Amino acid sequence: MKHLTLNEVAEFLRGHDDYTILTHRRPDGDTVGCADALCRVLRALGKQAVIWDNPDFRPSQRQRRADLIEAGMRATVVAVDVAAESMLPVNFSGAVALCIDHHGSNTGYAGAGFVDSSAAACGEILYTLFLQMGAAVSRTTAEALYLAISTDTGCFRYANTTPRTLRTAAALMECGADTAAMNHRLFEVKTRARFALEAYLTETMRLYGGGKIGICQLPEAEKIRMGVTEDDADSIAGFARDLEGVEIAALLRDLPDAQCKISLRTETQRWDASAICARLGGGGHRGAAGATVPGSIADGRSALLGAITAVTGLPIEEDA
Ligand SMILES: [Mn+2]
Repeated sequence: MKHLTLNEVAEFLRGHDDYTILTHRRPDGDTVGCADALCRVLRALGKQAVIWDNPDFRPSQRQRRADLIEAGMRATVVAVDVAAESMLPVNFSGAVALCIDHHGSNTGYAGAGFVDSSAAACGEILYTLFLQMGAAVSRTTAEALYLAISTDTGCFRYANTTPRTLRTAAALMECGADTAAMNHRLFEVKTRARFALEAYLTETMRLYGGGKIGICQLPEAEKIRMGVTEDDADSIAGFARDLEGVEIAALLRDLPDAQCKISLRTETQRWDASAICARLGGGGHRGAAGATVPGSIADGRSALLGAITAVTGLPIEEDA
């Protein structure tokens, strides 16, 4: 991949036309918001641009962008927030001309690219790019970028948030983004099924090691009973960490082939989730890791507690 400066990216976008914009698999707010904003800015510059019809789009992601999403490939393919070829939409094959990304792990799959791993979100890069291009940022585009930046930073709470992130958000507010309404919709409003799910997890959570370890379970039968979709269960793995004192949080789920899926989230200052999951044949990052073990949820709980005490030395008696 040829590494471009942001100015060269601006030149590239001005010099080409007929764009297909790619998002990543299991699309999040950053990739969707970036595709949305880039598509609108290119169109405002008189270019033809569409967002590739990623089969992983959720109904809400699709409905809001009905005028932008199109099946079928155009001449110039640009990927936003896509770190690797393996993350390209499942129904896509072909060459990617340009990639704009903030993952330090970017594999360089595109012909040319701009990767800035100091950016909290790909949307942060796009805002600077639009300024360099002299493109007007409409309220709709500003809200697409705000979606990108606020979701990748957990509404500016995560450690990846920098002064630049906040300045970018301030600029988007000045472009007309209704941030209070978006924050409510994105970070506060929950579906009824999500409320039911959280109530169930709260009721059935078990604590160990003097309250440092919190383990939740979500049997598939309960998930079906509550009408919980994968959308409703988004980011639920770390639910137990919301409880004061919990430093190691887990969610156990049963898989159809008599296996138990373990998702682990840890207080990274002290505990390494990937080391714990490695003992169970899994892996991940220091703060978030996973593993799949044979047996029921109860079997998964025993295996996990064994791995936790082996790695951390914490006692694993269940709290009264
Ligand atoms: Mn991102």
